[in-house]
Amino acid sequence: MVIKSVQLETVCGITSKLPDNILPEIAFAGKSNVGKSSLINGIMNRKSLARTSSQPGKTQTINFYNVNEVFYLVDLPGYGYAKANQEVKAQWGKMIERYLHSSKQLKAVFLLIDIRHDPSANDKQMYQWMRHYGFDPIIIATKLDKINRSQIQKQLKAIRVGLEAQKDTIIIPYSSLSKQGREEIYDLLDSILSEDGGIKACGDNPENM
Ligand SMILES: Nc1nc2c(ncn2[C@@H]2O[C@H](COP(=O)(O)OP(=O)(O)OP(=O)(O)O)[C@@H](O)[C@H]2O)c(=O)[nH]1
Ligand SMILES: [Mg+2]
Repeated sequence: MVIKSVQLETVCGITSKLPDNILPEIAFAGKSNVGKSSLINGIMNRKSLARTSSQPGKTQTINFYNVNEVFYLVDLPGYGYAKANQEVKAQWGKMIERYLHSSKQLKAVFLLIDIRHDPSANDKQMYQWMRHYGFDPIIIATKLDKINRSQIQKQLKAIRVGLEAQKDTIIIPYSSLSKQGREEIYDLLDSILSEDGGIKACGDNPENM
């Protein structure tokens, strides 16, 4: 994949109407601070177009990045941000679910898990929820540079077991510092975008709206 152009095209808040995009969308979900915005920058080959922070709760809107006028990378707010009050947390949760549920153009979802930690109850719930709605989430184990090489396989296994992930669920270790894992992610994006109607939500079923 060659990145020719990137542009932040749409920003949606809690009450915004979601865009009726024509181009395919690929979304990135995960706990606050896990590295979603950093991964999107890595894919776009930009240092800081997506804003990142060492403080969790940085991304508070759904941001659609138009890549090459061909597809969108969708940066979602993180879940489980401890400092947000219950009401705000619930609203973010609903916004994320509403998007994942109703987007007609969403072709694939990536779920990010910090490679250092076992998945949380929220991570498992998100993975199972995505599967329930017909997605086959691709797991990115982030912050690969923060563990020793000798720990990698053990941690990947802990993530698979903790999520109760299917045998064929793909898990890619990634570092936003070294960009290790990026080529595999590009290959996956190429294959997702080349299959028409690849992995799709059943969001157009009115019973699921
Ligand atoms: N060492 C290391 N740090 C990382 C990596 N990915 C992200 N970070 C750091 O982790 C922090 C959070 O990264 P973000 O990309 O803002 O995380 P996010 O998931 O978008 O967070 P929210 O927007 O709050 O949900 C920042 O300080 C990043 O620099 C990584 O692969 N390695
Ligand atoms: Mg973010």
